[in-house]
Parts: sequence; structure tokens; C-alpha cells
Amino acid sequence: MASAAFAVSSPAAPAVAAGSKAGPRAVPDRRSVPAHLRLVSVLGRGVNQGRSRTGCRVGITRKNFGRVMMALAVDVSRFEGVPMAPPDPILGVSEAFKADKNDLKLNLGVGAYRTEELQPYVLNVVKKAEKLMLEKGDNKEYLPIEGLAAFNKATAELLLGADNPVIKQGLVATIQSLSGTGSLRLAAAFIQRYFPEAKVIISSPTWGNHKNIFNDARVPWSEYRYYDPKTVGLDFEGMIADIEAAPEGSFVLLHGCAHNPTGIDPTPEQWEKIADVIQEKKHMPFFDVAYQGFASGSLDEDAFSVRLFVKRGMEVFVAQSYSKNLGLYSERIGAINVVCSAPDVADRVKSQLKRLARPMYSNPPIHGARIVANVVGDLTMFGEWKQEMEEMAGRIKNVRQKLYDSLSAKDQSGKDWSFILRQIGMFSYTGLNKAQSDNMTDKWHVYMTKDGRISLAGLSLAKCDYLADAIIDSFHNVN
Ligand code: KET
Repeated sequence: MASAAFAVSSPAAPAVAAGSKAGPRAVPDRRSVPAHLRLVSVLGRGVNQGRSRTGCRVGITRKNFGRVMMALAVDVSRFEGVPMAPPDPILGVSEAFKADKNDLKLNLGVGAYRTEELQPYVLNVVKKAEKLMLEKGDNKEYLPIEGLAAFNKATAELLLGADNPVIKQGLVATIQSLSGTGSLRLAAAFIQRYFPEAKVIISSPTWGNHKNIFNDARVPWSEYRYYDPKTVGLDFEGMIADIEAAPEGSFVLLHGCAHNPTGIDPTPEQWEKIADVIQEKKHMPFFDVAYQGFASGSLDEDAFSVRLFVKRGMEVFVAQSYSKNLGLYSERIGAINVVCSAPDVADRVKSQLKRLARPMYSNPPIHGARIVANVVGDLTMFGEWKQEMEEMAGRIKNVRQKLYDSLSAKDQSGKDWSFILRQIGMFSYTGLNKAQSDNMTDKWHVYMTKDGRISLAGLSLAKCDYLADAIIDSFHNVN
């Protein structure tokens, strides 16, 4: 309820409540309230016009707090003007899945790895690192704003290669942040502050949250062509043309590997051409690396694109995440790395990233950082991690093959499903439209995002036939 300072129709403000019944819940007659003080939607959408939750007429005033007009009244919530937000297009799918009671249900929405039994998986090497941490009895003091030093060293080395000259020369500003999303958000805040004229160009399509991140940071963005529905492949010419046409000095958001949602990556030769155009146009490459090790099963191979740009001496932004490759989804562990042209530039950039992080979340959490630092910093555990990652990537490749086999065997129409085999990483971009995706969920209890993406990490070999039936039905019988 409204605080006394603003509650004009409270007993302490009888002038406005005139004509109302006395008492703490005084309800004024609407006609006695001046028109400008009557309840109106704070966002101008007519929420509960003039009525409280109980249906009573209430007297209110409005106060303008910048963009949002706060409703201030005795008998009405101060949040009256807050509309219901739509469910998140990806994480909302998991919520809907939980509510479904059908035994056949399958969650292919969020990109989270499951075992063949469709259970969440904690890597053995993570359990081992946690056991060691517990035995050591590490404390829970605040981390510095930039995070755990051992993590920052390990994460930059993992990304760029331990003997990369840019590390040795002190050219990399690395800040531990709140997983991939938090790292992207921090970089977006940096762009907004230091490049207020610049815009970001992002692939069409892209991971849905990219747009939210730049919108909330007030960084303008537009899209470059990426996916060609005709070939179910990369629209390379369109991509190059759009990057070329972007205003000089734009930030070009690139998926380091395993493009989400399409699972289509440029070839090494195409990466060279992309780097050429970005360099010519003095754009800034900005990599989102959320799947290092998950595309090919090899950490080094999946870092190819980033290392190529760095090798050319370009300044580069890279956001990293350990949600997928170490299965640390809820530990929120990742980093933003900025490769700079000189050590003093890197120092200044780092100082400003810290300055942005401090009022946002002060300093990052320690647990995931210690796990990564321990695993990467210990030769035995590092080897064990690589093996488990290969196994995870291998399981996804197996279900990808089995899904293709099932579709090819069952579908009598002659449609070519081989694009599924050409895609890589956690996802398959099926080409199903929204109505077809709705049919997958409503009729078959297969939960997926409405852009037609399915997470193969949430699929088992045993469920491939069922999924193939659902896809064939949706593809051929729904427009
Ligand atoms: N980048 C990409 C491309 C990405 O797919 C994700 C997560 C992230 C960054 C961020 O992950 P984080 O856990 O903040 O490090 N994608 C999956 C989960 C999600 O939407 O949050 C997904 O696409 O299902």
C-alpha cells in the first residue's frame, strides 16, 4: 500500500478522501475525486480503471517517476500499473514442461545436457574438484571485483591457448562475471558507456536473449543475414554484404562455435573472409563463446574462430560461459575478455569493466570459479574433463544420427533430412514454423522453442522414433 508520504486518500489526507466513509480503509465516492486524481492505468493501458481489487472505487493520485507513472492510493496496489510479462521464450518452455502430466513428455527447449536416461548430469570431474575444495576448507570471503585470479588466468588460457603471445604480453583484460549472460551484459554496458554512437549487429536468427541484453543496456542493434531457409545452411554472401554495409566501427556479434539456434558454423575459409571484412570496416568483433568443446568435442578446435581474429592482431571482445561444457549452469560462472592492442589499454579497459561491475553486482560468486580453476589447473583433472566433454558431445552426435535415421526411415515423402547431420552442437534447427512447433507441444508433448529449435542434449536414443513421428506429423499435417 502507499506510504503515508504519498497516500493522498489516507485518513491523513482528508481533503482527497472527502465524502468517503471514515476509517483506515476509506473509499471515496468517485464523483468526489477530481478527475486528475482518479485511478488511471500507470502505463496508460486502463488497468483496473477506478476500481480496487475488491471492486471498490478508490481515490488515487499519480506521481511521475520518469517513464513510469506510479499509482498512489490507499486501497490499490502500488504495482497496479505493472503488466504481466510474457513467459521467456526459452526458460518459459521448462516451466510449461513441468506443468505437463503426460508420461510421453519430452523437454527439448532449454540447451541443457541430459544423460541417456534424460537426467541432469554433474560431471565426475566437477564432483572431484568440489570434494578437494571441501577438504581444503577454503573460506567464503568476498572475491575482488574482477573475480578469482586463478580462474581469470585459466579461462583466458583455455580460450586463447596457454602460450598465446597476447597473454604473455599482458594484452588481455579478463573479468570473471555471471556466466555467459552476465559477461555479455557487462560488455554491453561498456559499449553503451564508451561507444555511445556504435551499434551492434547480430545474426538473424540468434540466441533470443541477445536482443534483450542489448535492449536493456540501451545499445542499438540490427541484424545481419545468417540463415538461408532454402539451403538450410549459411547465407554467407548475405552475411558478408550486411557486415560490409554496417556503419564503420560497428560491433559484430559472432557465435564462436555451435551457432545457436541454427547449429550452422562458417568454415575456416569463411571465417577468414569474415575477419577480412571486419578488419577493413574497422568493426569490433564480439564473440559469444558458450559452447567451447561442445561443438567438436575439442576445446582447441572450438576456439579456432576467436584465435584466428586474435592472431591477426585485432582487438576482440569475448564472452565465455561454463554452463554447458562443465555443466555449471546454476553456478553462473563465465568471463568477459577484451584483447587490446597494448598493455596499458588492457589495464584501463579492465579498470572500467570493474567500475561497471561494482554497482551492478559488486563481485562474482566463488564456487564455480574455484571449480574451473582447479579442473583447468590440474593436469589429471583437465584430462578427465576433456574425456567427459567428448563423451557428452559424442552422445549428442549419436542422437543426431539416430534422429536422422528415424526420420529418413519413417518419412515416405522423399524429404531430405540430411541438414540435421550437417548441423553441430547441442541444437537442431528443424525448420518447423510456429504452428508446427505448437503442434509438437500440444499434440505430442514435445516441448521446444517456437522458432523450431530442438535441444538434442535433451533427447535419448530411446525417444528418437517418437520424436521422428512427431516431427513428420507436424511437418506434413500442419501448415
Ligand atoms: N550465449 C549463447 C549463444 C547461449 O546459447 C547461452 C545459453 C548463453 C550465451 C548464456 O548462458 P549462461 O548460462 O548465461 O552462461 N543458452 C541456453 C540457455 C538460456 O537460454 O539461458 C539456451 O539457448 O537454451
